[in-house]
Amino acid sequence: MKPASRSQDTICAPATPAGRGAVSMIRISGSRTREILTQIFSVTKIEIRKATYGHILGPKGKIDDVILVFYGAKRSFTTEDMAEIFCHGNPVIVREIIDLLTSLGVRPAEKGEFTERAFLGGRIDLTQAEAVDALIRAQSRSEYRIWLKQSSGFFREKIYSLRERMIDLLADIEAEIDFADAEEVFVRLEEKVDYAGEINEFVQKILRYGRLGDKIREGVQVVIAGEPNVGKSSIMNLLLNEERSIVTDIPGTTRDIVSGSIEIGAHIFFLMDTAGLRESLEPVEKIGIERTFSALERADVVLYVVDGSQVIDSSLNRMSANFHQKRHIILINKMDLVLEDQHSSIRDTFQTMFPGTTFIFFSATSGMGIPELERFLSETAELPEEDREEIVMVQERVKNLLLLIQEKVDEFINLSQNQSPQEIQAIPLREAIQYLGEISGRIGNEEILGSIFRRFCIGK
Ligand SMILES: Nc1nc2c(ncn2[C@@H]2O[C@H](COP(=O)(O)OP(=O)(O)O)[C@@H](O)[C@H]2O)c(=O)[nH]1
Ligand SMILES: [Mg+2]
Repeated sequence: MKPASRSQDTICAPATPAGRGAVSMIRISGSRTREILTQIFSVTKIEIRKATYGHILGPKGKIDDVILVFYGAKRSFTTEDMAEIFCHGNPVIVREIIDLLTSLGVRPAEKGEFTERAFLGGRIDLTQAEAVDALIRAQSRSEYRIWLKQSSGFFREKIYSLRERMIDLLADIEAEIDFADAEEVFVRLEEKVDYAGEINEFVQKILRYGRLGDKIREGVQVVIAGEPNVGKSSIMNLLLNEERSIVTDIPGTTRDIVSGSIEIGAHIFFLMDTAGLRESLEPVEKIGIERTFSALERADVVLYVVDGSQVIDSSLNRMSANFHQKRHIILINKMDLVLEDQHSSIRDTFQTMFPGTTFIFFSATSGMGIPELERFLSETAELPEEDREEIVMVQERVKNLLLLIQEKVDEFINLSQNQSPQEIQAIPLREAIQYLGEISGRIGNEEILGSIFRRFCIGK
């Protein structure tokens, strides 16, 4: 493929967010980097990959005391000469330095242009470039860890290995074109089909682990449910640490689903507060209750809230009937209203009614039970060892290409089972290899690649 033509300009951009702080950093990349530094930096002898203290000099004198690091093209991120200037974290200073650089003919970088150069220079492939961008945007520790792994090539390796297998298969078909012995062809046919099947399983596995990755990104869906007035909205607000849901002592206050995200441990949880479950004739509340049921269907985890200060009655069975297949925990709320000496009888009642179900004593008023609830939630989000190793983030763009690859491999399997001529069999395989090239960015048109990079951050 012919990558987008590489710009000759030397570029610069602030790599830290605009604003005040201890330090801001400005990046420069391009062939003129060294020459520019000799014009603006007080120290003439700059060592590669060593921090040098000095000052930036403008036409009117010193602009700021800075630390400067120069990276030679051989090992720099962009594969060009590069420098990073660490100045005081004031936007005025950053602007002064950028202005000075542009007055010397350095062009302000476009969004993602440093990463684009790293890609065009072959330092990283497109999946890594996308991972670098996503790493910055990640919302939780568990998410960023996966992107970090992918930015150093975890996903790229998978795509390479897929490509190798595909090329193997194609080479086989092409070599076979003048195979004559019918019986041997038959054996080889089975082998080929098996091999193609394995390739598709490999893709399937990536997609499956990608769905786990989606889950990490979206967060664990937690639905808070229970009868009216048991304290669901109070618990929601307590967990979110803000007054998101309306809390009143009037049963049936919450109608629409109110949601918000929290991070516990390394994971994101998407909380949904719902309308209390009861028989209602009031039309708005009825709709709210219907929404509760559909939220329960989508839930990964259900926090079922009951009022510990009230007599526990059989209506709880509604809960066990509706979502016992979901992971759930019973929060026995309002325990601040219950005398200590009644705790054990309440515990007994629950153990008898719901053997095996986890329940905790809770109070939205006092915060009782929060550590236990957090522990329960973190545990539900933990993945088994193997999943944790294999989990990947598959961007929409990549997912669509993987699905197309599967289709092409299936097409190949059909063609070879129908004993179509080898020349015909080879066509879908070539197309699949083409799609793999698009995933890693080996193949792609300039415009699409450009638009991917322009979504990145400035200075990245
Ligand atoms: N004492 C006490 N009152 C609570 C607790 N949780 C909620 N409440 C009160 O119970 C009433 C109903 O609470 P709300 O959160 O609106 O319940 P929801 O209908 O289940 O959403 C309100 O008056 C709350 O202040 C608790 O843990 N202890
Ligand atoms: Mg409510």
